[in-house]
Amino acid sequence: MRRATFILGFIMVLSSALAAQQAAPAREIKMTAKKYEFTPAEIRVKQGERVRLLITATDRDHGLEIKELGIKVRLKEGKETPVEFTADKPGEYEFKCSVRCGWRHGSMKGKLIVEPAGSSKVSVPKCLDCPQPEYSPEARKAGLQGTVVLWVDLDDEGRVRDVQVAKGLGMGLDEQAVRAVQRWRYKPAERDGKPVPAYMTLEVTFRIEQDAAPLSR
Ligand SMILES: [Cu+2]
Repeated sequence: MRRATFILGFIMVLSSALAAQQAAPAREIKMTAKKYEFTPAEIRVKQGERVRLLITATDRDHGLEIKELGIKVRLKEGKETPVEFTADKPGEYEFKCSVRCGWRHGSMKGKLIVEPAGSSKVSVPKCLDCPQPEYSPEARKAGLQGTVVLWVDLDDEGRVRDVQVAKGLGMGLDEQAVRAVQRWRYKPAERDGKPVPAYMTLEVTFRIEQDAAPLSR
């Protein structure tokens, strides 16, 4: 007698951090510029975070320059100027006034600190209710075995939003794997204790075992 079994393996959770970031709007930070200071003079952001500075020059025109990020804008007096960027590299960057505004213009500076994003890790989603896929009759008959690789998109409640076949086997096994996984429920991935959407690669291995126990002896 032949028995069909299957084995599951996670490869990894790919980019839940990214997905969560893309969904988030830019973080807004209000600033003012006047002779000869920026307020705040120190800004802290997370690596990869979309940032939108809203800067108002209060006493005359000033400028904002962050060389490493290729930013150089004029700040018109009394007008709020938006400066949007994503800081991809952690580190400390100096920003300074780029418009000559007086004898101490050269001292009008501040610091942008980009903290590494790696400090908060994303946990792997755990399967709560994951019934096995069934062998398709054709594949069973043909003795087809192997691994179907799936891309699985989970929402922040652990529900399967989408399943795509990354590497298929054919003979109906891909459809069987997708059909099964679509019904699965997960404990969602978490970042800093908060549930987040996750995107992961999943391996479903179909294997036919020769059952060792004979029915009659
Ligand atoms: Cu200046």
